[in-house]
Amino acid sequence: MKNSKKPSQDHADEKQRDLEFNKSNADNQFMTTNQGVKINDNNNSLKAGERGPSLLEDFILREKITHFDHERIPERIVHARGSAAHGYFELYESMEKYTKAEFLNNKSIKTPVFVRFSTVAGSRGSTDLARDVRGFSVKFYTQEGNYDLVGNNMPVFFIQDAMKFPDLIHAVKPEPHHEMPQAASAHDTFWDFISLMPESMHMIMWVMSDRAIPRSLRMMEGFGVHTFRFINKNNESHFVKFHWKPKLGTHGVAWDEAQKISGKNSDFHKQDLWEAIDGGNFPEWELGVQIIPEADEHKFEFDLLDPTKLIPEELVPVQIIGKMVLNKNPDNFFAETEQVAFHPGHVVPGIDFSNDPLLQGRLFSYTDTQLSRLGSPNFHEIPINRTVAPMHNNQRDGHMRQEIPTGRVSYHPNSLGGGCPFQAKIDEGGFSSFNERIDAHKIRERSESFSDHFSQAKLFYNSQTSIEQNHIGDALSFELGKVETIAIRTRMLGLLSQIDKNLAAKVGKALGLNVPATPEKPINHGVGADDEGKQEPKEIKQSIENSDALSMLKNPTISNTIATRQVAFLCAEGVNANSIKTMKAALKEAGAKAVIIAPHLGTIVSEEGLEIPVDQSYLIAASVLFDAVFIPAGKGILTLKNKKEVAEFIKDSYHHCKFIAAEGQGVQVLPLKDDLHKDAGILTSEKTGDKALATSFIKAMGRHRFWEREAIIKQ
Ligand code: HDE
Repeated sequence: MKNSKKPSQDHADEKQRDLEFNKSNADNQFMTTNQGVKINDNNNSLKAGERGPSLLEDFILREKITHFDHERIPERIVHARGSAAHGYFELYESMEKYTKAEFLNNKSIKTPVFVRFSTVAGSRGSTDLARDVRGFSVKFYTQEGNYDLVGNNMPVFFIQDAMKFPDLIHAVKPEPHHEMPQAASAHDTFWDFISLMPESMHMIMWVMSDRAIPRSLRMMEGFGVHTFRFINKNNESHFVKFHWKPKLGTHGVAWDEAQKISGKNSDFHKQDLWEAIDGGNFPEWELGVQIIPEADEHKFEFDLLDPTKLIPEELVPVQIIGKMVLNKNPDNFFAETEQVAFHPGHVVPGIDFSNDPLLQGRLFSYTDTQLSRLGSPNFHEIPINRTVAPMHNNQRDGHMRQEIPTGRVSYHPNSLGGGCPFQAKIDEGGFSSFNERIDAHKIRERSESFSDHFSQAKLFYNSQTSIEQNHIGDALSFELGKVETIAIRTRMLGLLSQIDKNLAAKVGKALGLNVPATPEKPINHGVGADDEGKQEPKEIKQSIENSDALSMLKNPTISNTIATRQVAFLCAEGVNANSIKTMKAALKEAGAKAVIIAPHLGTIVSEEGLEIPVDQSYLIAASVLFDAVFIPAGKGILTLKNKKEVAEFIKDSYHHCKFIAAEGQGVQVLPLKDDLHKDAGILTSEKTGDKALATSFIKAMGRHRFWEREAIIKQ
């Protein structure tokens, strides 16, 4: 049978139309019970007399309280905190040569997507700015069924085998005896585990880099991590790695800033994503693929199946094949963001798995976890999860089944139902697994080709600018500084010394410890109890020593746009309106937003006598919530010189290496002599309404941060 819903249009709205069936709206409606009975009094329970005891008979109270008691479902064991959005995916060029997946063949199709970003370790209510990996899950509602690309914002992972996942997560989660710390890896159990797992070293370099503290969910790369397979119509296989490249560039914040943001606005990322979409600034990513012919499987110095390795883009270029646009916020957090169920095993014909042992374990975990989280094998019927492709099978019943299958047949083969539903032949779109030849012993062992744990950690570290290397060193000094057990710190120094001697020495200095001359050998690493010493970690020289793509600051695809950036305008009564107007207009033109901050909300009056609406007061605003600062001209601006909040604001911006511009009297507000040193990140002009200042400010902001300032601050 041919799929009766063969695409004839772009389909971009198909999932939204599908969701319409389940939406409700109470406008102009009576309040009712769940049974549809109109409620007359929603304020008082039924009592024996107005002061009397409540009556069990009160079905309205009972129903309301019972439902409330059961509102919570278990949060995800990992990736509990998430933010999501709807959108679509559009293909630039057909991938027909490599995959038969229709949504990657047909350029006229726009595939609806639902994307959920998450932190990993923290609970649902934890802060957005934790130092952590970010989940990057994309559900493509394709015409051939749902395809989920459940990735992260880092291209490698901590461990090589699914067997270690519960250990990793137990180690990073709050410690079991006192449930501390929340959403943080800076504690003994995490580093105890890591210090005994040299395979995690490459990922540790990523997690200690600024990738782990993104400026925005809209400014992160995404990666499928594992090697997957593309299968074409001739049943030929190519290995594939997936990449998402953000149009706004990849940017991080400073660690001190991240910690302060967590206090000022722990929903910083969630709000940023929501407001961008709400304001029509739809975030976009391009989808890239690295394609490796089957014949090249063993051509690299690392194993393609090892999820602690990446394929440098210099070895296999990333081909950009399409783009994803997020253009609609969810209507309801619980119904959509919380109930969405991703699964790397949700694939469509044309996409298949590799034998990566981490991926293989994931293929089991994701359905299993939904059973306890969503409570029923019918979670595929929840509106956000249901496919837009026709769905028929003989699976039946279970908790909360919504479908009402008609007829008497629920088995296959059958004659009573005319043999329906039919199996689909391969050329009718039936999924058939790639028929890889396997001839092997049943064995519980790690492949020898997985035992190089340091060379790509080195590659990553060596590919960073010195600014980024310093951030990694500082992050390690912070994290290990929070570890109380000296032996764990020392073990980590031993591992770091195998990546970079200077890095280890720097961290050792911060910890007041010597780097051990001979690193401690991890016990039971990657082998069973009987195989101790069988597999020593080793290092294989990589064919490239530097990859600019791994550095956020050197990345050749770096974007210099300042679109959607927020610029704080530090204002006061008597500010110069023309100064504000000129800078605001230039920023608007570049896509950035001016936020007027003043001593009080409401309006302020400019020195020209104009009323200027205030967006935030100094009580509410904080430097860490903005990308850059402008201090306009005007006599009244001088009153800011004595304001503690303003001085704090400017100092924080300075220390977090933000670009600061000031003109006219605004220049005098900068405490330039005492605490701040004039550098190329501070732009000033004596003029008022200086267009040239605006132009250079915008150009400078395109670099995101003036990180060079750190060298001066540290002196
Ligand atoms: Fe996950 N992971 N994971 N993971 N993962 C889950 O599934 C698991 C791994 C990732 O937004 C859980 O529905 C195992 C790698 C994301 O809803 C659970 C292993 C990568 C999300 C689970 C891994 C990921 C999850 C918890 C090792 C990057 C959030 C809730 C074998 C490629 C999905 C859920 C969302 C969620 C298991 C390793 C990404 C428990 C067993 C590697 C983005 O099933």
